[in-house]
Amino acid sequence: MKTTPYELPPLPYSTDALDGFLSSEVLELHHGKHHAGYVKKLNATLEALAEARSKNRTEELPGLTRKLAFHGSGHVLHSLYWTSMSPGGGGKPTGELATALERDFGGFDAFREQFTAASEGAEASGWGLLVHEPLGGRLMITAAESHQNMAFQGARPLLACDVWEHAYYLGYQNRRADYVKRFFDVIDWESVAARYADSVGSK
Ligand code: MN3
Repeated sequence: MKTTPYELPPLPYSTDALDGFLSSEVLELHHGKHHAGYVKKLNATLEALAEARSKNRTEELPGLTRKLAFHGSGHVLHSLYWTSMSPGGGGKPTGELATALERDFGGFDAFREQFTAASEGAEASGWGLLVHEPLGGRLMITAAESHQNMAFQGARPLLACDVWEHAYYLGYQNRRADYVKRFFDVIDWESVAARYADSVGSK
């Protein structure tokens, strides 16, 4: 029996749907080249691991294990990034997610301030993330460096802001702060709330 390869999920909207925030050129390159590249390399890494196992080439395992974390986390976070945004997004969350943001950050504005600072300040290439940590039953903000570093293990990402230069440079040049600020205009809070409810329900 063989597991099926990972696949590039389609964008949940057309490439010009976020015009004004990100151009179709940015979305086409980011989704069709960058994200697709992570999926391809994730599958290639899994194949290389299977090959190394079957031929007892144990010396290859540490390097491949690193690649697995990088490309796999890249795929997971990009999949989350696309569904973190919507052309009808923006505003503020309601319901249980709003209550949880109040409980764990002291309100939406305080959450936004910390999320913005974490995203703007992620070193080099990285991500700003809102995560649900099921062991303590709370929301936290983390900043991933690269894709896989600085993870709070076991915490489930609910909202992801890509701050690699390829995410914003064509539209914002070096103005990462402007891009992060405007990211809030397109956040799909319904989709974030659904992931939160799912994570709370499945702990
Ligand atoms: Mn990216």
